[in-house]
Amino acid sequence: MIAETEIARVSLDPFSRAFLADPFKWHEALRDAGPVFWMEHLQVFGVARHAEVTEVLGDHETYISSRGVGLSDFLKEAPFRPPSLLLEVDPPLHDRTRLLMNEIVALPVLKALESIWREKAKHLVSDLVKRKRFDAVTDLAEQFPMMIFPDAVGLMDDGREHLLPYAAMVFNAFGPQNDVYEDGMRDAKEAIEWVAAACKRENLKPGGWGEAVYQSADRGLCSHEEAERLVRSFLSAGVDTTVNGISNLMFAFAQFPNEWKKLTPEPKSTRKAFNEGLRWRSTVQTFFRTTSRDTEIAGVKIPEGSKVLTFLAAANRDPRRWENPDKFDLDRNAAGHVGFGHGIHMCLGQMIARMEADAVLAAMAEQVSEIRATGPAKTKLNNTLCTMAHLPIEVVPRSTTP
Ligand code: OVV
Repeated sequence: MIAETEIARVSLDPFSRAFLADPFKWHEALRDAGPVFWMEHLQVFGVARHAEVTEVLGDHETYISSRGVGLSDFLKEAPFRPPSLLLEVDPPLHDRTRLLMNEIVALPVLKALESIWREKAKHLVSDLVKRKRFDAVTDLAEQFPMMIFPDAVGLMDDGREHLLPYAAMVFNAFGPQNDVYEDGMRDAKEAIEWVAAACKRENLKPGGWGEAVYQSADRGLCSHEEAERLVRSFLSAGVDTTVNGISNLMFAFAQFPNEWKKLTPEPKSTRKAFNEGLRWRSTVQTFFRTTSRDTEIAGVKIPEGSKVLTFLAAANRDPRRWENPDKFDLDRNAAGHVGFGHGIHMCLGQMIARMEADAVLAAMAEQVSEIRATGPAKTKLNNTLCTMAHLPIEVVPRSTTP
């Protein structure tokens, strides 16, 4: 017995290769199945409409994170790495770590870096614009965050190439141990060791966010062991997400080239574009919660200890919430999208991500009048992230002399 009220049953496997290769193709069936549905393949509940996704994420007491935000229930299975002290915890521990980390990446801290990041984006983009044709993933999206983020954290120089494979593995691990996970895990052994070393105080450069976490420990806000694991969160959540946030945004413009004409280098315009990009093609596709008690969604009983899969990307295209949701539209107000999540766990690094996207978009808007795809985009499979391998594009440089 699952529930007393009739519940829709869905046989789709949302972690199959077919689903991950084009998740958006399947979302409508999930949303239309019902406000909540039973996923037979995984034996979990699912929600894919905006109203229920925000309901679940907004109620962190019923839908907890400390039993893992992946398929695996930490009460029954040991996690593959010690749990994140931000992502995989509940209040009150969560609130203490979150507050401490919020201060480290507070707006004034970020603002002090903004002009450097913008300058770097300008140079990167100007080199690409000279070439006219380039790969928006490997030449732009994978380059920019790697130019600024590891320095901001104060990471050691050697071995930074491990960051992307490490993050891909972490995000794969929220799903089942399918072949997508196994593929990533095979190359990740070395990356795991490197990350462990990179988080140690003696390996962090002075002046970075990593050292700042240890200074919080010195002030008694957390232990030094906790500091080490909090630094790990920067390395886990800070690179692959922004790389693909930029890839997906460029993919959106390649699909809707007319929207490029609306874009200006003004912060108001670039911010709007990034928000709409995250709504239209959400980088983080899904997260799980676990019920801490018997509850109900839309009249359907959900027993304690159930895993509930929230389809963030599907909620962001829910026609019950958005008009013409499949259109990437810079005139739209995308506020209320759940691309950064919702509730107390809402993305801690979102201001960092926004500042990176603003820097790249402003540089592009200044220097490029048109963009178009020159070949098929290639996706990369990941159990949680909507990731791209290649996006060949051609740009028309803006004439500098009238
Ligand atoms: C949001 C997120 C994703 C992956 C890892 C973490 C956070 C972490 O805190 O380690």
